[in-house]
Amino acid sequence: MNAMLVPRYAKVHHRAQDSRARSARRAATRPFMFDAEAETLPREQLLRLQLRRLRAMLKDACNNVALHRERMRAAGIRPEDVRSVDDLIHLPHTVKADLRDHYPFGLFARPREQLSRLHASSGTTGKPTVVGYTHKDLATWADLMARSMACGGARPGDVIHNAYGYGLFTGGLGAHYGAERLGATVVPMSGGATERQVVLIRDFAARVLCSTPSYALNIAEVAERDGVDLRSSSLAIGLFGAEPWSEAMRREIQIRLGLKAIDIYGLSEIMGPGVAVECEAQDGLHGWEDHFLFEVIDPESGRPAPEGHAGELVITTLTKQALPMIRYRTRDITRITTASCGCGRTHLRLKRITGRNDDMLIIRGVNVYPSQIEAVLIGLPDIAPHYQLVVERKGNLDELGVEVEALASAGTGEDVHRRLAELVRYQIKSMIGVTASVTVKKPGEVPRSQGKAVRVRDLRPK
Ligand code: DLL
Repeated sequence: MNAMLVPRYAKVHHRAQDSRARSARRAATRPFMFDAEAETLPREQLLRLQLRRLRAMLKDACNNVALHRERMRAAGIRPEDVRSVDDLIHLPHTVKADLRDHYPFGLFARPREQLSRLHASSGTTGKPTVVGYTHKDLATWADLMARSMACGGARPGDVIHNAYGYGLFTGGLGAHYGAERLGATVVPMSGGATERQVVLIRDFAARVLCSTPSYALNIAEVAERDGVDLRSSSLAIGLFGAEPWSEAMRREIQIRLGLKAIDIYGLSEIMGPGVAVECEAQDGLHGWEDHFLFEVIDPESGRPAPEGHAGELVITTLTKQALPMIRYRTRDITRITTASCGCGRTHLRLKRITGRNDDMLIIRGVNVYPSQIEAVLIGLPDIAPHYQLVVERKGNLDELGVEVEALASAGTGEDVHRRLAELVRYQIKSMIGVTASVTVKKPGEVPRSQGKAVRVRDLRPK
């Protein structure tokens, strides 16, 4: 053997051994992952996979959905022109109105006979938004929900108490099949019958609670009232989402339920829950980039926002068969970071979704999201974490009313309520800069949520 080669070979051999040892060490210290290979895929490989899937999806969408075909043609771009994931910015957007305009099945890329399930939004005004899934879509969704649940700290063998609403809303069934896929025991509670939920969480020794954050607080309140101490129960993890919630709300829930509250995000138009989720570090939600492309754009100009800047989240599906979505404008406001995460997952992170474009109130020129008001209220003594905002038009200006509730321990006298109203008004003015008229209600008078909380009553003329 050439003597010169010996040391070099030895070095290469050593390096290979080192790197094998390093990845073994990493794997040993890594948290449990449902699909470790996909979740830790090096970013260059992830990009290659995305490009392959994007081109296939575009081809399929153009072949099977007239709207996508026409929009792509109008934009002067063909699926085969897409040479890199960066070409995404040349593709047309899809918006919620497109789903309504093609109600019920007009955006489906598969004939109705090939769909295994439909879900729909309740649609407070006009037609509901209908979404559909093939058998394979449902399997992918269950996989991604299982992955999300494990990412948040759920484990095979856990009892998962599922208080997301079952039915047309994607929360209940999405979490249900994810939990089964993970290998957990799911308790299919749905929302409501809160006293019973409390008893079953305790008796079945649930380790994981799935619900909206506002309903989790409702469960905590009923448990406290009924003398059931859920803080020392088996509950360890909460997978909370489907509505915006603040960091202050997270702290409140964690203390009152004695669990780690994990933020989980999703939307029916893209899949349902499980599009993105926090890992146990609770520092941003990993968006599953092997199945979706995430962008943040300036909602006014439509231009991409630089990494780390807040803007509207835009999502493209890569593997959906029944309802492929090209650059869907979610209206949700967030920021993206691709900085590496201590958990070892390579998928980008979304910062907490602070609210939706369309939830933003403009009160005398100041932009306000309900979650900002929530963050102020939850820090205040003698005020319960339940609230509603009432927006009215007086003359040409919008006025903000805030209805809050006093804690029973605060007392009920008129002077107590007057003092609390003044405190809330002052705090909102100094923290957010808007003047609100505050009404303090008696304990239990602000409606409790069983699913997505109604945070705003908009009384402005339509
Ligand atoms: O809410 C899916 C879901 C179910 C997500 C259960 C998480 C848990 P939709 O009913 O279509 O789907 O509503 C989607 O809810 O565009 C956001 O505005 C909001 N949303 C969902 N998750 C979060 C979250 C389900 N973690 C809409 N933080 C989205 C803030 C959220 N907003």
